[in-house]
Amino acid sequence: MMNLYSGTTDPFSHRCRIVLFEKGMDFEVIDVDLYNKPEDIAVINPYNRVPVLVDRDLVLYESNIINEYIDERFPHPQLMPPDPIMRARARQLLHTFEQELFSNIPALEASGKGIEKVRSAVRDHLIQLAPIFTKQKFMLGDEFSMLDVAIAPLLWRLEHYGIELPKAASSLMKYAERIFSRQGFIDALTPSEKVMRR
Ligand SMILES: N[C@@H](CCC(=O)N[C@@H](CS)C(=O)NCC(=O)O)C(=O)O
Repeated sequence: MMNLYSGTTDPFSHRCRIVLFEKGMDFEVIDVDLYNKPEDIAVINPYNRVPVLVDRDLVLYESNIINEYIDERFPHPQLMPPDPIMRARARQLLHTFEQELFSNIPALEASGKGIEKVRSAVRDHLIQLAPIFTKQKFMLGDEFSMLDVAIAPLLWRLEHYGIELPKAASSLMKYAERIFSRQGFIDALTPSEKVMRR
């Protein structure tokens, strides 16, 4: 059985929990208190961070790498596109999300000096994505994919991070609600995440 070491409020761990629940497979989530991190995390991940996936002898860290492994081990429903060109594009977009959006997570969580600049950088990038959802249901088309998994934890935390989107981005918020209503997404939420949105 796979074991996922997961932070109860951590957006990166949230991504891996979504994939595990979407696949409906057998796994165990081990809650890690980031304010009192057990020493074994540093032993299994040289960067001393969560999430970490342990599958027998295999130990993986980095949420997107973990998620691609789970997707390949349990291909139903497949979350990465089957076609190599589309898959390469999906990986490129995953990288863009890390660079433009998720690199801001530490600053959003610390909420210190300069936070407004960070909030508006994230807001601007999300506004740019909004037109996609006037034409299609999900990021890559009409099927839920790894791209939706990757961005969902940020969309869930917008209010929590003090980011308000303008009316012009309402298609993006409708898209977010489409993800939030999925059973896999609901089941993946921890009690601390459930209370992040009203
Ligand atoms: N790029 C990594 C980021 C993981 C990460 O930054 N995890 C943070 C939680 S947000 C962590 O474990 N930090 C260690 C700590 O707070 O002590 C991923 O995608 O998995």
